[in-house]
Amino acid sequence: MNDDLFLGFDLSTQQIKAIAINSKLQPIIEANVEFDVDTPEYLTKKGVFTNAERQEVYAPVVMWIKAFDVLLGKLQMAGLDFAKVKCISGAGQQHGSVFWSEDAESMLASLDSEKTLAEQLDGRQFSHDMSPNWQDHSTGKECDAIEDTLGGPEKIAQLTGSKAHHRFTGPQIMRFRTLHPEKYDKTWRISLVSSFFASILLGKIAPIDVSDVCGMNLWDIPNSKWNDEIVRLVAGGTEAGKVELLRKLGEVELDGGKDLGPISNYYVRRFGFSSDCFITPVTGDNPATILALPLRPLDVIVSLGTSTTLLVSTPVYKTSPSYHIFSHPTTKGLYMGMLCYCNGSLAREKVRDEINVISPPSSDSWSSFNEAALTSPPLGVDSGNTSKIGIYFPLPEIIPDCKPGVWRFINDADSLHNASAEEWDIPTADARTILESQNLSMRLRAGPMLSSTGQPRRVYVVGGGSRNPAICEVTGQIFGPTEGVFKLELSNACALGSAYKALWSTQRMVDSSTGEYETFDDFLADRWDESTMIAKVDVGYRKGLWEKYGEVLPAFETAEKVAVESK
Ligand code: XUL
Repeated sequence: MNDDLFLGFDLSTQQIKAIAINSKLQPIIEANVEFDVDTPEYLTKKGVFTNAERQEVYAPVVMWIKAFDVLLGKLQMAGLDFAKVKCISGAGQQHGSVFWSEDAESMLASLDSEKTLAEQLDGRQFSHDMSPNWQDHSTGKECDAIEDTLGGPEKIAQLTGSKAHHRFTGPQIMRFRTLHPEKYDKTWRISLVSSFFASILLGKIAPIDVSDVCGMNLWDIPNSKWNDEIVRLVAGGTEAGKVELLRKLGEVELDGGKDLGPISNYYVRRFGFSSDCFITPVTGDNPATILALPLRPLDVIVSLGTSTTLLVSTPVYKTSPSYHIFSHPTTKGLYMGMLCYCNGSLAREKVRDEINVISPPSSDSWSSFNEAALTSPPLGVDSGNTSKIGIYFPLPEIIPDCKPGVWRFINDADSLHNASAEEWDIPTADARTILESQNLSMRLRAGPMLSSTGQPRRVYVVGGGSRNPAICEVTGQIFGPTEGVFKLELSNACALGSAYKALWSTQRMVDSSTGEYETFDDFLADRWDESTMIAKVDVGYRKGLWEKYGEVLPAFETAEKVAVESK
């Protein structure tokens, strides 16, 4: 048993990665294939094709198949003993869809182990050769139709966990059907990127995953079933169309640890996998990220990269058009909340560069910025009730839906006015204000997803920004996590989370008193060595300060509205 291995894949936008772990969670072998570099014949840029005029972004499905051939070859070269792999899971970029043709099922079932996958899954299996990508913005008309017909953004969010979004699969299928009616008619089944990948492993079409299905705007999360009305609209408004689309979509597997069946014989014969090795649902990349650590309810992950993503695990199904709720990938009754911002590090770097012009940094490029941020008082005030509120969107923002710009306000008692030159020391005062602004925006939206107080237990920071102590400190002050802020070093979170899920799916025990499986988080917490995986970077809750930031949230919300409405 100690030799057993568990394999996690991540089929993301620019590459496909694999990580094999043993039952002690130790990584044994890792490999990756970068599409632009390792499969250059498909001519993608950053893994996709873009038609700027039509705001379309899409990727060739056969490229992923070729890349998977290359990845299996790399794992073999690296010495992976495929026979020891007990279970495989994975993660896929969210929202993308794959349109299978009528020939798909028979061809998947009869793969010839003398040939590569790409030699056989060469395009005939698909009614459309491209998969719409999450960066696609071409479905404005379809999103409007869904929201206008079915009760507005709040209502769609309440039903499906998110308002209608361009990248979500429902609006994308709707556009595909109207743009390519003949291809839509020839589509036998529709998979997400995640269930497509599970299908390639199984040699048959896999059900859609319980969490990834929530990125489609088609799934009624509270009732765990397809939403008939949205499916009907997407399918053209007729009952017959609805029935046909439901058939194309197929089943959703509600158990994230389910044994979906053994790996296809193709891999047994060609690579020496064991015929006992089984496949467990492949989920979305964001849901897989929360499986890379034992994330407890009330814990928050903040990923501080080019963009900012916040993920929470929560028992509360509370929806809003400004964020996303997904069913948890492993645990019934839990949800994953997600915020996706466009303006993250770029906005901070812009302020940093402006500060560096007037106060050249003494050590690293952030030293002047950090000094300005940490020596300024919270909300820019030493005493009294006024506060400084800034909004910094060098790029158009998703949350809130706002054009680019910078806004600086003074909040005095209940009124907000634009700051005058005397009231705001530009750019020095911006250092603290931008960190506060980004964190207040997240607290405003993540709070309702957490608890009645909106206070998290822990905040885990990942990504480039997590190495900056000033960012971690302000995050701790504003979120006030009771146990503090922790830095997590993970470059392979999605593939690792998938490998952990494969291990849990194999070894989870049934509790004899409840008849329920041991939860993923309990299982992982028992095996995860916190001392080597995370470092505490801030104390978190400071009495009085967290409350003070809470009081400014309504004014912050008003400031955002002014920014959104300004021409
Ligand atoms: C989430 C989203 C992206 C993709 C990236 O809604 O669109 O994070 O999942 O692969």
